[in-house]
Amino acid sequence: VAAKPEDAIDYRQGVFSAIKWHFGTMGAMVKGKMEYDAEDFSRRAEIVAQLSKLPIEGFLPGTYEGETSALPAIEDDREKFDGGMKALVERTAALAVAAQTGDLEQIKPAFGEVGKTCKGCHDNFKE
Ligand code: ASC
Repeated sequence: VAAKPEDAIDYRQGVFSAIKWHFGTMGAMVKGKMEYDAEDFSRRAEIVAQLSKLPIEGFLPGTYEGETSALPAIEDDREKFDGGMKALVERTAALAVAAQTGDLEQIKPAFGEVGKTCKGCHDNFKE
C-alpha cells in the first residue's frame, strides 16, 4: 500500500466512525433507550460485521503519530493486536447471526461480547 500515513489514519478513523454510528444505535436499542426494531438492528449488525473487516489494513508502520490515538504498542505487540481485530470480525459476525433471530435475549450477550472486544483493544492500544 502506497498510502501516506495521514491517509491511513483517515481511512481507519473513517471506518471506525461508521462502526460507531451503527453500533451506537444498536446499543441504544439493546439498553432500551430506543425502541427495538429487529429489521433495522439486523441491517446495522450486518454493516458492522462487514466494516469490522476493514480497519486492519490501515494500521501500518509509521502511522502512530500525529492525528491519531492509536499507540505504537500496536507494532510492538502485533500478534495481540491482530488477534483483537480477528476477534472483532468473529464476534460482529456472531452478533449479525444473533440479530437475525429478532430475540433480544440472544442479541444482548452477543452485543456484550462485541463491546468487550472494542474495549480490549482500546485499553491496550488506544490513547
Ligand atoms: C461503543 C463505543 C466503544 C465501545 C466500547 C465498549 O459503543 O463507542 O468504543 O462501545 O465503549 O466497551
